[in-house]
Amino acid sequence: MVKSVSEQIFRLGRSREQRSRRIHGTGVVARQVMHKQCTSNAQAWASLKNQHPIQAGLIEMLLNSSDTSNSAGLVGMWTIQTLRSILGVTIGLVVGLVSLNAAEPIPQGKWKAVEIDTIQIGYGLQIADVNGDAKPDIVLADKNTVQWYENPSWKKHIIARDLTKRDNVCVTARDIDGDGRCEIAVGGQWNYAETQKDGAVFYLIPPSDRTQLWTPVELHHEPSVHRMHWIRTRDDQYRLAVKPLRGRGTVNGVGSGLRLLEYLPSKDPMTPWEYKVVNDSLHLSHNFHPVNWDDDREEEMIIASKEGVWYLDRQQDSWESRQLTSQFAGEIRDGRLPGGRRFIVAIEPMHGSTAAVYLEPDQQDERWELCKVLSESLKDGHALAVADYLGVGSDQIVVGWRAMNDPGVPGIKLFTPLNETGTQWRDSQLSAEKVAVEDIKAGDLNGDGKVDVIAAARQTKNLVIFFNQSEPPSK
Ligand SMILES: [Ca+2]
Ligand SMILES: [Ca+2]
Ligand SMILES: [Ca+2]
Ligand SMILES: [Ca+2]
Repeated sequence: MVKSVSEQIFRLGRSREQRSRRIHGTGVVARQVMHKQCTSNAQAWASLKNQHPIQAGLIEMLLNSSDTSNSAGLVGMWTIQTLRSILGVTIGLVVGLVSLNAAEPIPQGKWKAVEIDTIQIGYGLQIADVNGDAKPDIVLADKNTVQWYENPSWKKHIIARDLTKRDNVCVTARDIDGDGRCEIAVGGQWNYAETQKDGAVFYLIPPSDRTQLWTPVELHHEPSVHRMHWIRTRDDQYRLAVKPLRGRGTVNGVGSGLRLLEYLPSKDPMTPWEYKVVNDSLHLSHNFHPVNWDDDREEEMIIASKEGVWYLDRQQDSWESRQLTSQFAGEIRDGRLPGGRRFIVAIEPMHGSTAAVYLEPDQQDERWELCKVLSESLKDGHALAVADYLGVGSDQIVVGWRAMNDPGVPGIKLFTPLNETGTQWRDSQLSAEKVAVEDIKAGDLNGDGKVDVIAAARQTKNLVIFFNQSEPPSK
């Protein structure tokens, strides 16, 4: 039976990816129907055929191959038991087909750790060219200072000091005017549980010598400012998106939603910056990330929160929001599996112990399906960085945990997907007790074409580059 079904499945699409997606979709639909506990079999089948014709066709084919030859027969068979068996068969087939078509072995990662500085906390990292020599530098918002480390000597240049009484907490650095040198903004006055008055946002105006102190311009802020990004618009302008952790006046995530704002840089940065609310419906958002998932230039955002992961997409005058997952998430990144299917990876909940991967659904308005729990034993999970570290044409996931609120051994691991459906992964350790990760970013720091990792650590008080020395796969 499996042979005849697989023959039919091979006719479904030209690429393995297409076929895998369609088979996988069948399992998704079967599960959805089961969860709804449909009372009328005929109605469930009709609705499935109407809304998911491809998947319905596949189910028909699978059942036909078990000697059930027509739709009338299918309606009679439409029981929970049948669906369970469909689910089992389809998932089994996906795994089987992919292993039949297994590509070359995926290489192991190899890394060389180089500590470039001793730091205080290491709240926020960015990789961007600060001095315009085309070599990416490292920008760090530490407890009381903002500094950059000049590639390749990694010499430290402090550009802001004691901006606020309390700690800095986040930084963003990106070339927003196209002159090859990054523009930098910083968030400060960090106060973990406070929701009425603290928090601060600064834009830093660079002097002609960018190794000297920059001039801070204080912008409007919400309380509990926590993460920020420069976000590209469709006409290659940039806006500063700033996300607080908590809603104004909230206690433990109860009360009004947090206000994610976008600031429009003023021509003269000293004059007040206009700002707008992107979203004010979520609570307890530790992190967010710019993405570009459609075919226009402008960037969208994915945001982790108590209400799960949400996708935010700019429309004419407002931002549309769409829920992707429902589990409380703290960190969020996106990437592509072998074969090209998009995934998101989240650390759950905030400062959580779980790293979980979800797959993009066939239908845009559906929730993303949990495909793999990578780990449930992170201690205080605090950072994710997704890139093609191994040079295989798809992405791998770096996960960092700091073991502070949940004491233990900190660490950094690389999770590598081994198949196109994201059901099989390999994990390998980059680092353990020596680096208690506060933040991580990924980028090719030494220009050898391999993506490196930079980690800033709080309890171990170090800033460490993991130079990527992995051998690319043999062709
Ligand atoms: Ca540089
Ligand atoms: Ca610039
Ligand atoms: Ca876009
Ligand atoms: Ca490199």
